[in-house]
Amino acid sequence: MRQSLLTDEQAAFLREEKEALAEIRVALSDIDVPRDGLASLQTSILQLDELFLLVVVGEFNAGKSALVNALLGNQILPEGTTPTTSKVTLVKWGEKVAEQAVDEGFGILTYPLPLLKELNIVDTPGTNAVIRRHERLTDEFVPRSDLVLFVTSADRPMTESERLFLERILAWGKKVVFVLNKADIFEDETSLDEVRDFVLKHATAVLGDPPEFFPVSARMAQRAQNEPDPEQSRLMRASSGLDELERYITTTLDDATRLELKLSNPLGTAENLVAQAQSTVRDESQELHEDIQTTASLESVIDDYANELHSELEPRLASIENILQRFEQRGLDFFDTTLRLTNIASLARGSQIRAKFEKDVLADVPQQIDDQVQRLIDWVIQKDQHQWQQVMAYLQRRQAQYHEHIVGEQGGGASETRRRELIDTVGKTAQAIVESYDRNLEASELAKSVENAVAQTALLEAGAVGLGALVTIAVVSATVDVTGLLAAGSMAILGFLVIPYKRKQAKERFKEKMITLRTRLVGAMSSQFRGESEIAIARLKDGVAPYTRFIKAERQRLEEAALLLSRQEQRISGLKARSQAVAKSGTKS
Ligand SMILES: Nc1nc2c(ncn2[C@@H]2O[C@H](COP(=O)(O)OP(=O)(O)OP(=O)(O)O)[C@@H](O)[C@H]2O)c(=O)[nH]1
Ligand SMILES: [Mg+2]
Repeated sequence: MRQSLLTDEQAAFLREEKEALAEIRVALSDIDVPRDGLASLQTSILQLDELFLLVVVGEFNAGKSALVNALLGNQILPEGTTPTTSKVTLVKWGEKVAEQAVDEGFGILTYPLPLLKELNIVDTPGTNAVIRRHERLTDEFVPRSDLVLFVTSADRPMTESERLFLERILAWGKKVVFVLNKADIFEDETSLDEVRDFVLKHATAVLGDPPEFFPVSARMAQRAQNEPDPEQSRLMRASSGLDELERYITTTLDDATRLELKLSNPLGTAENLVAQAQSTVRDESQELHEDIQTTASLESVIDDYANELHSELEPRLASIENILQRFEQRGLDFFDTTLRLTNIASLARGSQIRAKFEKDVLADVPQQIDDQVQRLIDWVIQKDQHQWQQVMAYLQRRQAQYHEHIVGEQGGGASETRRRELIDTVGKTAQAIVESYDRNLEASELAKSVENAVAQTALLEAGAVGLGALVTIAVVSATVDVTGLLAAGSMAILGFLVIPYKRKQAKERFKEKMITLRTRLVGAMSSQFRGESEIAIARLKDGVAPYTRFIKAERQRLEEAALLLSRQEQRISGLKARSQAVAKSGTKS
């Protein structure tokens, strides 16, 4: 037989299809598709390696193996007068000649013949042996064969076991072709006609319709092959009858519809698998939708929190600055009115001045500052607690949805289980934080850290109690110092020179102190509160991160899978359309 049953175009398409399907399979195995689906895709891809299957049956010694050798033009199978072939033997393409005994009734023989890439042939033991055992033949190979060559021998046509076997394979509705081998033994046409009539009569009795009938001589065909004289070889070949049989086999196998079916079958399997995977991805995406919304809500809770903290901190710090500004103004007024010659009596007693300063100017500034800082702290703490409550609420809502879902339908994939677990653990973390939230503790810790930060600016001595007190005492002691004033001498000097000078000096020092105080205090508080709120935001983010990160990854995974699947879908449908055209593109014979 010729080297290929396919046209060059068909053979090229077959190669391309095999490659494409292998790639599609690899692509699909990267995403979450059912294992058995992949396995059946693999099986159908392998079927492309054995595009056509020919099964040769008949009584022992009928010349089945000889016929296969003649068809393949090579001495591949052993022949012999005694029962020779003891196993059902699949002859297929392989780089090397090799025989593999699969079990005692079945073997695989590989041979590097190009034709075998498209056509696999099953050689069998005699029907007498086959009927008794070799179920593999009738259950596996006959059902998926394209053609059954029924070989009967001219010297023993249509044995009883051949007839029985024919009845047996009838159920499969396979195309059976009758080959009368050893036609070389006939002396004349009449004896051939007699045998032909005999075989066809019996075959028709079983099959209903008379089958195709080819008298051949496998021996003659083999001899023709080895004959060095070309003319002699041509004559022998012509009389072997093998050309007619081959032509019939070729046209039957090469039939456009059959070829199209063969080519499109694995594409259909792949298409199915892709469709299945697509629907899984769609379901999963749907399921993920709620989680995407939940994570979006969680993220906006955190973003809003961050924005609020930042936007509200400034005005709250400004109110502390206001207190200090009013304090400063009062201080300056105080120096103007107190450091005067008319007030010389009080000035003489420095402690009186100081007491008056504390009463009129300082007044409740320490308390005001403390209150304001406390309010700021409370606000931050309350905000934090509130955010955690919101986070917990969102997670609990999602949990509840899952719960409803579980009541409705059972199960869910690995990713769903993981999601549920994450919602659970993250939800528990949030809940634990909300439940154990001790506002007083948090507030006093925050207050302490703010106080420390302010103390660290070296503005104040550590150890004093209360932030407001710390702040003001430093200013007061540094500025309201009038001792030694009276030592300056005469009233005139005091009135005209010393007192105004002292007043000016006191005011300047006070102002200076106040500027330092304001900038350092507010600066320290601002950076401290910012730092604290960043920690709080980070804590929230970290708390929900395992869940949000997973959902993001899931979303990406599903989007990528959907993209990959739609690409494969397009590729497959392109191949399918071409497989039809290619199959119809004409036979080679
Ligand atoms: N005269 C003649 N003898 C043939 C022809 N073909 C095969 N033989 C001989 O018939 C005998 C059996 O051939 P095989 O090919 O082994 O027959 P088989 O059907 O495979 O037999 P089993 O494997 O035993 O079932 C061998 O001796 C072959 O040489 C033929 O066309 N003409
Ligand atoms: Mg044999």
